This record gives sequence, structure tokens and C-alpha cells, in this order.
Amino acid sequence: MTDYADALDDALTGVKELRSGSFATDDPYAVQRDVVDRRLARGEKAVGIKLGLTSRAKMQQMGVDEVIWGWLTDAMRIADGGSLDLSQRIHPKVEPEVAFLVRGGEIAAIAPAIEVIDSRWLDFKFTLPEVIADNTSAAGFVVGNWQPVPAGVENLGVLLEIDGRVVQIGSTAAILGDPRRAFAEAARLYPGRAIPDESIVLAGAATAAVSVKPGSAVRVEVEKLGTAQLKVSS
Ligand code: 0L1
Ligand code: MG
Repeated sequence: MTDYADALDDALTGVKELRSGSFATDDPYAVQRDVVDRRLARGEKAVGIKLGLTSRAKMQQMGVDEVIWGWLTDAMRIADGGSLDLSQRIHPKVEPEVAFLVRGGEIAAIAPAIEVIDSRWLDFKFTLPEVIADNTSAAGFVVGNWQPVPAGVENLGVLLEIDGRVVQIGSTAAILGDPRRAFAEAARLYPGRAIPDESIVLAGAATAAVSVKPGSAVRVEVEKLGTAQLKVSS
């Protein structure tokens, strides 16, 4: 397990890929925890969790009917309108999401969000245990403005734009039928105790993920919630 976590951490810090099938484990979440512990030991702070495979399409693609989850750290956060540093990423993709802010074990606020995923597995080819061990491809996130959860949150229109062009159209309904279900899953899955106050829960993607190119501008717009944006470094 230590070798497995070391290899994933080397891939992260050395910006290089591993080939699927290189390692095996019966407990991919334990490997994930080891990988994240290495990040925390370098001074990063856990700031929340993300859910993955929350859409029917992604579940079918992986042949599963359960969500997966990973850790978010402060080093993954990109300010709204900030820059995604490509030199630290292997083959990043972006996906439109919503984020929840946690207080008292409840949803305190919602925001439009962008998740950056960047698998440490070659060509994004992995098994389910491999992607779990790899912290579910977590690589970055942007959170827009926090606000109260609006009426109709279960079916808000979502756009993903790259360089001013709409490249994906979706709905928050793609996130487990209602993104609040993703929050309930996060609360159920969070290890040991209640999710700490001020944590962020990234609920999952409302559309397919899209690869980004140097210099591109990425913008997510969620109906009633507003926008989240990032610039890709050149
Ligand atoms: O956030 C996600 O849904 C990604 C989960 C891992 C699968 C992938 O990297 O596409
Ligand atoms: Mg995601």
C-alpha cells in the first residue's frame, strides 16, 4: 500500500502518468487516505470533499451504481477568475459543478463551481479502485459566489463555456437527480463524524468533462446562481 501511495504521490508531484494495472489493493480508500496524508504532511489543509460519478452517464461508463468521493485541499483551490497552472497538471479537464458550504452538518450556502480533474493514470484509463486511490482525479476547483439555495435547485440550467463558446449544456438534475442528494451522500460518506463547519462539498458534474488548452478562458454559468471562471496558464 505504501508503494502504491508513493507511486501516486510521485505522479502528482512529478507531473507524470502511471499505467493502469501497475498496483492492486482491496482497500482503495485507504490508499487514497495515504496519498492525501502525504499532501497534508507537506502543509496542505483539508477543506472539504468532492463527489464523483454522480451522473448516470459516468456511472454507466464505469459500470457502477455508487458515487465515489475524494478529498479537497486548500492547494487545489483556484480563486474565482484565477489561473490554472498547467505546468503542475498532466492532462487536465474541467467540469461544471455546484458547491455547498457546510455549517452545523447542513447546507449553509450554494455556489456555482468548476472542478479541474487530472487523472494520474495514463490517458485517463483506470479501474474504479484505481481512480478512488487517485483521490478521484481531484486536481483543482473554483467556487463562485455563495448564496442561499434557490427554489428549483434540482433542475437549473448549466453552461460550460471555453473561450466564449458553449461547449457543454446540462442541468443540475444530472447530479443524482438533485444536487442536495450529493450533499446527503457526502454527509453519509464523510469518515468518522460530521463534516466540519466551513467545509466545501463539490456535488459532482452536471455535464461531461472537457480538456483545456494553454491560454483558454473557462466559464461556468448556473441558472439563478451565477458564474465561476478560470484562466488556463499559457
Ligand atoms: O469528479 C468526477 O466525477 C471524476 C471522478 C473520476 C473519474 C474521472 O476522472 O473522470
Ligand atoms: Mg467532478
